[in-house]
Amino acid sequence: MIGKKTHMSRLMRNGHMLLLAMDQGIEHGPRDFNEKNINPDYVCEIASKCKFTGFILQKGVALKYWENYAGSIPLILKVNGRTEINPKDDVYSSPVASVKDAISLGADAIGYTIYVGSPMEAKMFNDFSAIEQEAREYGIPVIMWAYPRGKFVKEEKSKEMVAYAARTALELGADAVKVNYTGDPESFKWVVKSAGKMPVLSAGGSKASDEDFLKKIKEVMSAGAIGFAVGRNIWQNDKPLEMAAKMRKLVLGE
Ligand code: FBP
Repeated sequence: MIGKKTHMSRLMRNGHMLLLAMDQGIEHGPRDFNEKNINPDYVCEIASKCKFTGFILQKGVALKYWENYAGSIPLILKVNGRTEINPKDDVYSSPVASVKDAISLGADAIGYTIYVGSPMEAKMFNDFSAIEQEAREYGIPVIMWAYPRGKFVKEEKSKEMVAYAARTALELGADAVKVNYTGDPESFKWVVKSAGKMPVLSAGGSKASDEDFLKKIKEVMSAGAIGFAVGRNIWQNDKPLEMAAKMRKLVLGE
């Protein structure tokens, strides 16, 4: 069966989307954290107060921590993942949770990484399409993290590669795509165009100065993106809720 409309509107306000991500614990490991934000409660507390339109977690953290914050912000369950310890040339992200896990945790959407161009691409496409088909049967949107990566990819953030990744997400049936910023609004416009009707989110990237990060937000939005899925630039910031408010203004216009 195909064709059930998914419900992206739950993750949007004023036509835009602003998601807080905390799946870096598996993707990068504790190197991303300090004494404060290593505690998942610290980031969950920020999520519950930042007035973003969604919060991204892996299953384990959601199971152990989310109960106390449920209802404060829509949850997006990331259902695949990897560590960065394995070699990057044949990079693969394994399914680690199911659509049913997402439903039983009360999630409003699913997040899934594809490494476009990896030697493991065929397997990842296969894994993804099984999840995407099941999610569609339940009307749950799937947001794809589409990252060009692996031994055949020379420049992960080039205009051509990021646009190819965004287009791949459209072709595979993602409801929205999250990509890395290409570094300038002109090239990012091409990424947004390549994605057609499918909304494009930018990743936040590694922690930048407030000034540089605000500039990046303005550029991304001027290129026609629907918003951001951001992690480190919020919960590594000394004043996370102040930065969240600045982001809300620029992305959601509120
Ligand atoms: P950041 O805003 O912290 O960059 O988070 C975005 C994100 O996509 C996370 O969801 C994910 O854990 C991480 O970046 C993946 O980063 P990498 O590109 O290093 O694999």
